[in-house]
Amino acid sequence: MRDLFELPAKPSSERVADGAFILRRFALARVDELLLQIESITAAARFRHLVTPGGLRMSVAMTNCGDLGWVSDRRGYRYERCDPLSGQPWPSMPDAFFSLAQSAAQAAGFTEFAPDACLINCYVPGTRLSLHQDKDERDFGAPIVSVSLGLPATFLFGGKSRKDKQLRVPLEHGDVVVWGGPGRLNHHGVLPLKDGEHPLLGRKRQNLTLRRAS
Ligand code: MD3
Ligand code: FE
Repeated sequence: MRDLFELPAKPSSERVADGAFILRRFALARVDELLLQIESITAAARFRHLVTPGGLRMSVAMTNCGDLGWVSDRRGYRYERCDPLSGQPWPSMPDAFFSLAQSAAQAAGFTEFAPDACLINCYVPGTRLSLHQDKDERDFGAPIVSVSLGLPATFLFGGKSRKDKQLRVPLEHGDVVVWGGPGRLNHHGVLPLKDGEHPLLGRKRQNLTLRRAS
């Protein structure tokens, strides 16, 4: 058995499932900067409720920054260079987002992660994200890095099949998760957000999802 003295001194990550690594509070020291950047991004590209190809309004409000932004409408799911609301390119990805994602990926064993897309999700009490797969990206070899801010949420981590049993993972303010390798195409979702009041964000949760889309 591995004992305390043999643990590596460098930052290490907790493996929660196939290809999922939680870095508890990894973003905490940089949260103020992340929140300032989210404000500046959403001033230019506001949060909006997208419509699914089936015509349902998503309960999560979304926006993007980076070279590519994830969008959904009656025509389907895809990445776009410009915000459909403004016709302008998405706000650029702040260095703070890029470097946080890169160092988190590194800590989980993924070298050379260069995200070009950051989806920003906003949850209020009751908001949920139903079970889905992330498969609109070109290269499934790249991991996905997610940063949780504000109210805590319960994340559902399922399997290859939609019917596979899901592991429930509590995620809190400052937690970073790196998803990659064998679990990259697993189904996942977020349970309805419980009501609460977060000292920095109030009655909401925001999540950054950093991906290599191209
Ligand atoms: C598990 N957002 O926007 S990414 C999404 O909390 C999304 O808002 C989550 O899922 C949220 O698509 C955080 C979590 C995530 C991303 C990719 C995965 C989990 C994953 C790929 C495979 C397995
Ligand atoms: Fe997802």
